[in-house]
Amino acid sequence: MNRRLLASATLVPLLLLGAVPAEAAPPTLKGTVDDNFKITLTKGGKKVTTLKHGRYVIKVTDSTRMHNFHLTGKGLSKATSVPGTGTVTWKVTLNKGKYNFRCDVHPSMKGGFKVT
Ligand SMILES: [Cu+2]
Repeated sequence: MNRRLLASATLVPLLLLGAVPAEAAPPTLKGTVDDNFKITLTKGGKKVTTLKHGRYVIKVTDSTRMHNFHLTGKGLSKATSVPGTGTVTWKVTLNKGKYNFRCDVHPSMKGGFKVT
């Protein structure tokens, strides 16, 4: 094999790798609902009030058998079960507009945020 051929054979895989930049991981939001009638959505430990539109990972911890966590807005509707407990991960795309989350059993347990 001549030197030039060897060089291009080595370069091609590197160029291909460079052509496909690793996509940044979507930000993670944390949702919780618990026995104390508390329902929250946070990002980095802070209450979510506004978000930039885009892809997000939402990790919801539902530790209660009497409430659920239900996120709605812009055609999106995702919910945990009322009697069920556990942690679920939702991969979602949030579009510009208003989103709300609530417990379906207790209308006073709610929150919301705006996507810009
Ligand atoms: Cu409830």
